[in-house]
Amino acid sequence: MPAAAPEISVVVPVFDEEGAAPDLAREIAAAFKGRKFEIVFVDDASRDGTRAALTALKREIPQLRVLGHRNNAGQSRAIRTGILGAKGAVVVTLDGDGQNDPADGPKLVDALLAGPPDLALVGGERVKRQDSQAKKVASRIGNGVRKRLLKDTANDTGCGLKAFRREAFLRLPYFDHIHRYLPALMVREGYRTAFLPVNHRHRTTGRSKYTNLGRLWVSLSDLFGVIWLQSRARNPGEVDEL
Ligand SMILES: Nc1nc2c(ncn2[C@@H]2O[C@H](COP(=O)(O)OP(=O)(O)O)[C@@H](O)[C@H]2O)c(=O)[nH]1
Ligand SMILES: [Mg+2]
Repeated sequence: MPAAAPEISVVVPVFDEEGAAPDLAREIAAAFKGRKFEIVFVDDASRDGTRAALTALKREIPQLRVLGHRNNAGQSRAIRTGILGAKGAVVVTLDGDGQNDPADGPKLVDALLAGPPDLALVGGERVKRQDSQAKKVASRIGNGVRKRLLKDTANDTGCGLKAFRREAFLRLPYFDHIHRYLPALMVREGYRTAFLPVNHRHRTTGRSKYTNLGRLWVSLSDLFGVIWLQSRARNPGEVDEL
């Protein structure tokens, strides 16, 4: 019997996450059991066994799909690739290292579906963040500056766990690292956003792909870019067909 068309697409970007990806895929399948879902892992040209491990898992998890970049193109591009290929109207993203808890995914989806039609995104906010002190401090400062300048009401846009409407995402511009600006860009497009507290876990395998200094540098240029995008937005309100 062919599987029912998925309503939810769980998109996971991975780069060198062979230690975490298989168990994460199993956890996602368990969390969304009973729903019409697919899991789309996007392997961003990993140099380890990530791709082979995930492909082998397709026999065990029928909802699992694996897309692969030929060249490394970064987390945001991998997320976009997954969303372009996704079949569900609702997309859930989460980090591929296991730090986000898949059990929070359905909660975000339910909040999104229970909201008004113009609610396009429900983002997770990590309550007890399990990272180094340096990363937590940098993140708090970065989030504070962004929230002040962009007025996007989001406390933690670096949280990889988000649920949103695929159609809304496809209306947004694309640039590298856009995944931290989704709330601001959704609002720019005329949508509403909401946030819920989510669990966060230690990274138990593999290595972080970002450094504080690297993130600071791109964040500054991205912030100016998003401020410019906001300044160039015009909204016609409801469109009437006459
Ligand atoms: N596809 C892709 N994913 C990446 C890349 N860099 C990081 N990621 C993924 O993005 C997520 C968050 O990255 P991570 O290194 O854990 O960042 P941290 O939690 O802030 O230290 C993980 O799922 C990574 O596998 C990349 O270049 N390409
Ligand atoms: Mg991480």
